[in-house]
Amino acid sequence: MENTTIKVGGMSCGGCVKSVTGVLQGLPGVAKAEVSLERGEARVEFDPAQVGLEALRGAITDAGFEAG
Ligand SMILES: [Cu+2]
Repeated sequence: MENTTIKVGGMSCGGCVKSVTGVLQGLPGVAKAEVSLERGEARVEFDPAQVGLEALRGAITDAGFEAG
């Protein structure tokens, strides 16, 4: 497993946090996703053999947020 922190822009409430958490956890290979509204970031634990950073960022942008 690998850990990464991705900046997430555009979140304004707990519903946004739930959305981002949900799309990340829905990706095969993601073991854990912790999203913080205060810090504007997502901490993701993932299996690099199954999912990459581009897919993680893509899931965030597809959900309507910005991924840094
Ligand atoms: Cu919201």
